[in-house]
Amino acid sequence: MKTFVNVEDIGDLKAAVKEALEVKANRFGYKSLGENKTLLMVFFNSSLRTRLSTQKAAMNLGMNVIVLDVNQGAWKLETERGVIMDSDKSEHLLEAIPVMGSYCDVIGVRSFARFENKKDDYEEKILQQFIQYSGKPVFAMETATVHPLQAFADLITIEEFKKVERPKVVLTWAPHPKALPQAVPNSFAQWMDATDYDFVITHPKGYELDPKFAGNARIEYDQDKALEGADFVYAKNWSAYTDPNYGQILCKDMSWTVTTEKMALTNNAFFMHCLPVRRNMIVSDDVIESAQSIVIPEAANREISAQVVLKRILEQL
Ligand code: AN0
Ligand code: CP
Repeated sequence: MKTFVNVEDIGDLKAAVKEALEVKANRFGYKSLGENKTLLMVFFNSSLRTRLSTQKAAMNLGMNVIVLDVNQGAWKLETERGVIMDSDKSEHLLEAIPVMGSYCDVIGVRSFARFENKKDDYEEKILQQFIQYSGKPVFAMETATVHPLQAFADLITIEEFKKVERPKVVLTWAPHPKALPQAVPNSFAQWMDATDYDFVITHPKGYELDPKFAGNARIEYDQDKALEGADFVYAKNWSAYTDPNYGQILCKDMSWTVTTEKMALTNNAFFMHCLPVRRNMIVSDDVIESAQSIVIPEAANREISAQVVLKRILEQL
């Protein structure tokens, strides 16, 4: 594997989940694979899980790890070509990327949507430059439009917890005080669409995702109806994708918060969220603390999804 961005990059999903469960049962069984290989993780945005789980996965594989928080201690980076660099930005991404590539064997990039220009975000301008100019395999650690390490961990978690072959999985929008990217719901939808699950997305009108990611998902605007019979409830906030409201908050309706009453509509569903989560905005204290909440094993599986991705990259170096 040379890049890990979209679901197609991982190939057959059943094989990927099988490999994930093997890795999970034998985390240190591939320790020589990463010997004398260096992972560089570049963060343009904050992280808890991605940073820790990906570093742990790399260490399980025997890799060395360097982490760069671009906004803490590095030179401020210009990302536009052709700009007269007379502002506070001391270095251009076009030099920084190949320099970073020269110090490592694999690069992970976290660079969220900026909401300045929809085209730049959806063309993945920053990620594509890393792919083009670093000379190294690159994987997304949540970029402008995708978060595949999360979606892969979510898939592994559903496979571990499901009680029926073809569960009903409901992605529900929930309210949040700040505008958030579509990356998590985009990837979740893309990966769910690649399974044979019964997959439903529910959100207020105006929150339609890019059809490229929503795929064949059923859209149900009535959250209560969508939740009926659900085996998994996956909550997430996102801002509007469609024009002219790209990146905006259109709704803060607290009746969309996932509460005990909402969960009572489901088939005793498991509750999932990628975290970090705002309690009593997205989900009530009671639901996230309930026996049906699997947010912690879900987060723990981030180590496993990252390890499979790194393992596959290392196997082809
Ligand atoms: C980010 C988001 O919604 O994309 C990261 C989630 C993994 N969340 C926040 O910024 C709160
Ligand atoms: N879920 C997730 O990616 O969390 P972090 O933003 O803390 O990495």
